[in-house]
Amino acid sequence: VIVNHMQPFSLKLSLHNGVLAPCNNHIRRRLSDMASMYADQEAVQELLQHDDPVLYEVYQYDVPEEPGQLLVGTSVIHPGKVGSEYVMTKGHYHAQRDTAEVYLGLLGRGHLMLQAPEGDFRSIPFERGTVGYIPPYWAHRMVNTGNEDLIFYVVYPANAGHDYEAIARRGFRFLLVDRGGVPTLIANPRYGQHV
Ligand code: M6P
Ligand code: ZN
Repeated sequence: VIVNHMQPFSLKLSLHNGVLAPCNNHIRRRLSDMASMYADQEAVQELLQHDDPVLYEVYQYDVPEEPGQLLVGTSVIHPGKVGSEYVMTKGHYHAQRDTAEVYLGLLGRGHLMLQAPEGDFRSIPFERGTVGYIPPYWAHRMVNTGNEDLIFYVVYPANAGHDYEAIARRGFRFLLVDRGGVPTLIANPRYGQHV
């Protein structure tokens, strides 16, 4: 008995610029969409006076958000810094906490930051060919530490959903900042302030 009438499909992923075609969900995240998430608020205000740059883009092919389905997409994080902090994604837990995700690095350099609800923290260097496994329950954020686009491919359960609230409020335990050209983890001064 056929219970699912969805048809097989294929997409074209450009290995040069990460564009997925066709794509029915193209997200552009600007600095103003996540201004409060960067540590250096003076640098944020300074940048916003001139421009509201697109920091990263997501190309996703949406399918029904039901158990058993998978979402595939690419993320393109543009290079740059806000103050000394590298450009990064907002970062999130999955609303459905017991769902995992896989990232595959295609271009550029970065770090995948992961954090468990109890505060356990990991940072995984990312480059072309790196496969990062994000287990269930871990919050995740990608940071572009290079000087070109960081492009990665992602697959995750379609019913996972995004929970941004905790990360928006406290951030991750560590920030990834440029110290003399070297990506360096430093304690996030805001992390301890809200419980
Ligand atoms: C990856 C996936 C997406 C996510 C995107 C941007 O492509 O994890 O689910 O939306 O990165 O990350 P965020 O939603 O945290 O801004
Ligand atoms: Zn996710």
